[in-house]
Amino acid sequence: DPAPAPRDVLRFPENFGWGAATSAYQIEGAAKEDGRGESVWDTFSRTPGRTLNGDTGDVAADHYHRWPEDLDLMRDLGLHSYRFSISWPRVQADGTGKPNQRGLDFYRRMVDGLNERGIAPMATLFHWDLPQALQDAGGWENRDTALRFADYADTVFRALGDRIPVWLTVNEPKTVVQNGYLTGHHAPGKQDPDAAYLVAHHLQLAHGLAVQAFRATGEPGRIGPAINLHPCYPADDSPAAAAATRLYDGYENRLYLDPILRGSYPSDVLADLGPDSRLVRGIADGDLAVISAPVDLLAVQYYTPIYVTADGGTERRWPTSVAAWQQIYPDGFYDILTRVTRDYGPIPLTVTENGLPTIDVLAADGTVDDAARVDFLRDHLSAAHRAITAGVPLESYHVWSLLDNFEWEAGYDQRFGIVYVDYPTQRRILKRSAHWYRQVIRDNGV
Ligand code: PNW
Repeated sequence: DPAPAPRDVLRFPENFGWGAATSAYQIEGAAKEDGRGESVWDTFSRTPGRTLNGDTGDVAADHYHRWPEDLDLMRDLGLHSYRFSISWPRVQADGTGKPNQRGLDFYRRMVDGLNERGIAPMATLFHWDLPQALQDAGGWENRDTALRFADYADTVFRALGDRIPVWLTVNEPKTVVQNGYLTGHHAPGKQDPDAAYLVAHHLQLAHGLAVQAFRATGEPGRIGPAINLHPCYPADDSPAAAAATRLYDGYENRLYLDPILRGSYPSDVLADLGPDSRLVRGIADGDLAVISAPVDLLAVQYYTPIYVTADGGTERRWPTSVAAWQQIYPDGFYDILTRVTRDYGPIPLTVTENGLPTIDVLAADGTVDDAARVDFLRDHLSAAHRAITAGVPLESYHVWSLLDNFEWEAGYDQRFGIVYVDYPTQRRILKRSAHWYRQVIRDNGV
């Protein structure tokens, strides 16, 4: 039995869920095994110059082979919930047609292993690894990809729906839009703003169609979207900065929240894009009814705030992590959680990502001292606790990430795990933050 928590612990509600998150391409490896097809991230990471050091997810944390050990580790940490993603090209190599049984079997075994250990599985259907064959047919610019996604989702629901209580549809549509189609830093590496916002629409359509497919199966679980939110603040007191911040917030947050939770696109963003934009022209009759199919919960991911200048640019206000895009600002977590509840009603919330990258060193004595991560998590969990006290119906929290993994274009240098992965040996070593998090779970608080 856990020791009684010290009196100064900020206690979370009874039954609060403590978890950790990963995604398929970032941890699994086994890129060519058991009939897995290729995804846009295989193509992108194997293209010279796209990722740091030319790193790929070919081996990653080798979770595909080491999952029993990884599940034991989760049990040892006391996790209540594990958020992972299902690789579409493992289930349908080309993104369509007859499912690949060996791919489904991998997830069935892993999910059964979680349930046997008393850890609730939370499955994301799409964490950016679009089958390359679908990209070749236009990818998310092609409306048909949303229909293919619904078919894939239906396959997965029928195979695993009886053993997964919580489903997430699309992970961070915004990141696909912005990194995949604006900056080009993520697969498929395009810089095409007009395409980007049509992609946003098709990702949301895919979400809605998957929700409908889920309801049609009659499975008892819950389903929702996973959206990363950026609280936006004006960089100064000018009216121009205030106006620029409102529009910026439209592009960062309301563009993804409003269609799903209100059944409409934010009018300021649509006006800004203009009537000839591919997004505005791409919205068919009935789409918003599909996209706003009722969800059971909203999964929120928070990493950083944004400060918007009068000319619509951005400015840095707080110290960054080793990732230049991340300013460390725990109050932003409070702001975005309370804002979502205030603006969109008391829908159950789960935090499915929040975390800090570090450049860790495995010391000679076999320990990894990631003190910065402990500080980051403590401060963010304190902010979440304040949000709960203010009435936010937050039911669980998942740290990003359980394991060090393939950090997309940043390769393997930036480590988000509470568990260190020694890549040459694939040995797992609990960082200081993992020991700390185990105690948080025992105390049900920070
Ligand atoms: C998320 N931003 O992406 C992803 O869901 C994870 O796969 C990823 O490893 C993790 O965060 C860390 O990067 C993000 O610009 C990408 O604020 C960009 C931002 C936030 C999250």
